[in-house]
Amino acid sequence: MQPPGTEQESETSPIYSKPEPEPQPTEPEPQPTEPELQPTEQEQQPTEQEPQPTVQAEIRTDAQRPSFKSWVHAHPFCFSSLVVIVVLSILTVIIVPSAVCSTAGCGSSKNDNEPESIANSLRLLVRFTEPDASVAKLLPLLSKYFNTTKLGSSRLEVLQFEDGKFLTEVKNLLKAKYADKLDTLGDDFVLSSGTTVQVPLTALLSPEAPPQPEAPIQPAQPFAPNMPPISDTEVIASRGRRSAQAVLDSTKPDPFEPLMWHLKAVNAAEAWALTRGLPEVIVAVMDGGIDIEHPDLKGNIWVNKDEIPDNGIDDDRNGYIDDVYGYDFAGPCTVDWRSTISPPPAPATTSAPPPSAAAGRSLLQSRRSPPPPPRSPPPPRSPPPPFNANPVDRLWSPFECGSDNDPRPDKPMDNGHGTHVAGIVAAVRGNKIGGAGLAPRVRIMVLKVADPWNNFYASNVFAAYDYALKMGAHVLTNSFGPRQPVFNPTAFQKAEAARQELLYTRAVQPLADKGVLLVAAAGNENSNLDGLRDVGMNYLPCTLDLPNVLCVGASDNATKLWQEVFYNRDIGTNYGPRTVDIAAPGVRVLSTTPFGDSVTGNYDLKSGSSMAAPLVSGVAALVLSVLGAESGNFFQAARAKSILLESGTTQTGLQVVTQRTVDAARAVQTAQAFGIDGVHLLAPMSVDVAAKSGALLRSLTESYYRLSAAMVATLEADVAKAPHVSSPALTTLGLTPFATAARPAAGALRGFKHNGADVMVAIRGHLNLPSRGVYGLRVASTSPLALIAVTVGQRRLSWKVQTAGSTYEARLQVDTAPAWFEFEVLYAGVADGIEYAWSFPSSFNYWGPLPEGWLVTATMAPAKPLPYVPRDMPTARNAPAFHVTAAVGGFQLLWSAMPANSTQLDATGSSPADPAAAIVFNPNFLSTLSPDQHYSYSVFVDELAFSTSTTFVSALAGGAITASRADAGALAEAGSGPVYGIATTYIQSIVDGLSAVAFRVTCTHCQLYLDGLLFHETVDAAYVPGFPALPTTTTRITPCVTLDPVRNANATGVNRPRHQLQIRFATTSRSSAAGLAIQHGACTSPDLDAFMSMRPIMAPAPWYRASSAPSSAANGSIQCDAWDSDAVGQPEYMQLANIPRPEDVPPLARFRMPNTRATSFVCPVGQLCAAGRNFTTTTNNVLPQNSLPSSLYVRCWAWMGRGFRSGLVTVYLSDRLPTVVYLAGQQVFRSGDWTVVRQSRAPNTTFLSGNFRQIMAVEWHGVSPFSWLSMTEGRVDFPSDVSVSIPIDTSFFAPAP
Ligand SMILES: [Ca+2]
Ligand SMILES: [Ca+2]
Ligand SMILES: [Ca+2]
Ligand SMILES: [Ca+2]
Repeated sequence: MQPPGTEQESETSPIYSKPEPEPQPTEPEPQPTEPELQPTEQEQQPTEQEPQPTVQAEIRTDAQRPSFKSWVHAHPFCFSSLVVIVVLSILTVIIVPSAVCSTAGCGSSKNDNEPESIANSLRLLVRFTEPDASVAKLLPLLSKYFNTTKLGSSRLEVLQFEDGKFLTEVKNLLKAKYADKLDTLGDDFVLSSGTTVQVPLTALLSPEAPPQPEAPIQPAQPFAPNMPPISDTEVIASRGRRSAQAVLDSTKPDPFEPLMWHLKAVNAAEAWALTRGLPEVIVAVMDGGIDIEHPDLKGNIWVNKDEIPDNGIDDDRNGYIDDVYGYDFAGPCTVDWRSTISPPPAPATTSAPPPSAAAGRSLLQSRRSPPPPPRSPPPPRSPPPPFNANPVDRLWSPFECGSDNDPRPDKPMDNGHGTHVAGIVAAVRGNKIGGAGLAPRVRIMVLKVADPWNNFYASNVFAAYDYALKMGAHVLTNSFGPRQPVFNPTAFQKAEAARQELLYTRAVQPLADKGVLLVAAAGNENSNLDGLRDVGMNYLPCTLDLPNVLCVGASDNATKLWQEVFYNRDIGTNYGPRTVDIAAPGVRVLSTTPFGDSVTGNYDLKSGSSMAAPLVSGVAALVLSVLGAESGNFFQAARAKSILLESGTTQTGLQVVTQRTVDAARAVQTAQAFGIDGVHLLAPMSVDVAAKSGALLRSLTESYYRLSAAMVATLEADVAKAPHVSSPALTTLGLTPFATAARPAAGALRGFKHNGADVMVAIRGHLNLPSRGVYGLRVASTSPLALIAVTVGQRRLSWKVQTAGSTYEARLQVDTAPAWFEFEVLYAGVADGIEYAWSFPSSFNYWGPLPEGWLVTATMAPAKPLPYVPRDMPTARNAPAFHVTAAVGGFQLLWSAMPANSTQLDATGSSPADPAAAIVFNPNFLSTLSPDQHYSYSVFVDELAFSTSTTFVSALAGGAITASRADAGALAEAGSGPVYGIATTYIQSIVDGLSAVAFRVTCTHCQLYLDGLLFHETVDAAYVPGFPALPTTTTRITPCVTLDPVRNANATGVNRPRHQLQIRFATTSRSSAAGLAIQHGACTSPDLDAFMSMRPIMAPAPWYRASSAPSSAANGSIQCDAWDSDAVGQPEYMQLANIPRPEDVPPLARFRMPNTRATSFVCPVGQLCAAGRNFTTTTNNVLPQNSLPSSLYVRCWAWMGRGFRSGLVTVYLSDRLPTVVYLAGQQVFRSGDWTVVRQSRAPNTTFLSGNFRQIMAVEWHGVSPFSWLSMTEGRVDFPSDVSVSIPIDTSFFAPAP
């Protein structure tokens, strides 16, 4: 059985080769549809296609010379000969590459010159700020040289010129004289439907393909405009309307539906169970022509009921004569109307019927009549038509060979694009032929805006927008965009792009205002549209920044973005994590094509975002059918857009804004949820929070903001204006964060550290809901001041407390589960606490707290090892016995004494009388501490367990020290004033399964951070705003922490993730009692006494404790690893390359220092190093020279039993390349320029008590075989005395490899 669509097209003209699906199954190569990819068309229609802009440009130039022009009029025959010669010579140029293109794949660079030729458009688009202004009024003397149409909605004026020089004149005059009145002005510009890939239907139709419909097709119905569409049996529940004549049942599938994978991919069947769309919903397809007589479309074509067809009268007075199914804004021109070679075939007046082939006959009649003869250019010597001598603003009318009322495809050039798009939206379902559109009962308004060469001129598109708005379309589908994205724009191109965007925005704004949705295709250049944005370009209309514009990319059947190789060319959808909203199936989509059999119709497969956009338009039509079912208001673009985006299926990593593909079923279900009064649909986060995070805190974070007086007034007037404090607009809102902390997630929120009418607290976390359904959230406050805004799953719920004790409730619909939702409470006018309670789908009348673990705060980053720290500690195999120990871990304490004359401000912004108090009591000060800043001293301790100031200060100074030590000043400093710093350790979940821990913390003031996330703060509530008495030490228990919530089953032992635990502290030794201590315990035991030593959960760290002091007899050593720069990869601009660990990526070469082949210097300072035992070399000294690449990354490292002398280290590299030094997890040195004195700011390591050793790593980035690598320490006068190198003594130890 021969499938439909494979019959030979009987009407195919011998002149043209039809780019439609070919019947030969042996023909494997699909025919491209883009002009660039249509060599056959180009070859056979050269005079009408590519040469056009060039010829136009040529004539434009000539038009500047009236003498030549008058010569043309006087010698028309000579001129036409000249044109023929010009055209033929261009032909020669065009055909050759075209022929190559057809066999070897098509490049896409041919349009490079097009912007210039387009700039010579004969149409100008103008908009004034004053509604009544017009060009004709302002420039009456010039008005006879143009026709003008003003679009009612956008007030854009389209000026049509006969001659480019008048256009230029008008443009210049407007800019010079009326700049104050001008809103925008620009040349008309051209878009295109871009590359779509076409596949012959035979590729899809296998022997198992569904059979042809057996039942006889219903008798062909007369298809007259005034006939109502074929009715069907559907019950429209909301209207209670039922059709009496049941001839069509859209609940029944059609034969091609099993082949329409895109329907299944978006769960169309589930959506159709709820709605197949309402006939009141109108989708305007703006494209090439649509075959409105296609048997699978004609039942769903919109009809303008107020227009009597074919009487030559604009019955409904909308400005368009006999516009029954829509309009053809571009027309069938055989030549571009912008060319002055081809004068228009008819004068432009409002009263005359349009000069289309169908003029004077009904569309039905014209269909029955023989096809029109092949079009040919009008004689070039015809004189230009007389323009109306006194043009006034008038309604849209045919310009030259332009618009007409027949929006059907222009045979035979039409590539089927428009008809295909229309079928995807709304092909008829239940008629037992073909397939089904996604919204098979909505209506299609036919707006033909493309000419037969796929040119979508903006002037035509804008006029169509105006028409669609006027005639009540609810959704517009736009499968077109720029001819070619320009990623290296010139200043001129950028300025043009900005002008075009402004024009376009003006044209679409009225649609946004009314609530008409515009669904646009992202294009098929396989390009990142974010990149276009970044270089100041755009991709119209997809990148329009308007709330009703939805930008759609194409996905394949594996739910990845569409990409494939086609004719040796990589093609694929455009994408953009900041620009393209969502993806939808757009590959090998089966749909209707024109010129087919009047009973079965034509079908084919096409690929591209051009197919994805109408699919989304169909889903939008279903959503609007639900949203407007009760009210009849289908103009709900913003709501439909957010439903479409939020209800999509998450495909993590998909390069679109939402990381989602569209899901019709969930979209319709979501729309129904909107219909339930007071229910808010929650939008899930697009990531699995637990999988992404190294740790989950069973708590909410809280941040405090001081509100400006203006913001307080704003909030009191309208609590819904509470800002999103995480937004970039924060600063403009007058909010000043002044403290952060965390609190348990369950129960009431009270006991705020700061309060007052001008204080707002932001409480945030991540909500994990396990099942679908409707949840309840109840919030109560006893404060009459309270202004509360809860944002959950991107739904903002705002309440203003009217009377103390008021209770507020919201119902929250969850359609995706399990899923994570962002949760934020903004509480302004902080006074007494607020309470919240939840109800659940299973028990709606129960109100209570959330179960443990449902509301958490995540680190949102995995725990990562430090790249320069070796995975393994020294072992008996690779180290002398005195290095081997079971006691790993410990704490590193980095600290500084506060300078005596500190200028630290307190939280209120004033400088306190007592600087010590300012440091100790200002919680913001702790937040500013960072391990990247410089601290004067460092020391290591086994445990942080100091209960008094005496023991603590002693520990800071490294215990018993002697006056002979260089760092003896530390104890004196610490003993005389307040100190601050960071204590760091690394923890991991232990093997026996303990993964949730809490900590017991003792301090005067401290903050705890886990993997960088603040989760506990001890700061007494009483401190603000005055300066009360100095606090005593406080002991508190932190919220519970779940480590490694999604455990990697293979991660055991040392491979388990390490989490950095950081305690930032400030204390004073002058206090009678001040200490610092931390213990850990199980989350289930709130008993303070149940907490114990940190040792069981401490992980290997960038330091460890050896079993005994190093042997003085042992030689020191440093291990160096070298990688080929090419293998490691280039760093980001201004960043360091990420040099791997040798365990992860084997180095190209390894060597040790000291090295007998290394360059040797005498070490004169204190005679510390013998010859050859210093650190100075080139890599070609120590490595086989012939094996070295030109550029290496070199890392040298060792466990170091001391610090750098006086905290100073200098690194030398004889190239201007980065060097960096890490010491015990801290980056203590970084330089990218050898001219800078390379002095480190490492902390002065006071004392490695208990045989601690810390990892020292120095990295040289981009080393040539001849680069000098050298380290010195304890000196500042480098490099004048290069002989001072670091002595590799017994302080340095590297395990045997
Ligand atoms: Ca009309
Ligand atoms: Ca009429
Ligand atoms: Ca037409
Ligand atoms: Ca059908």
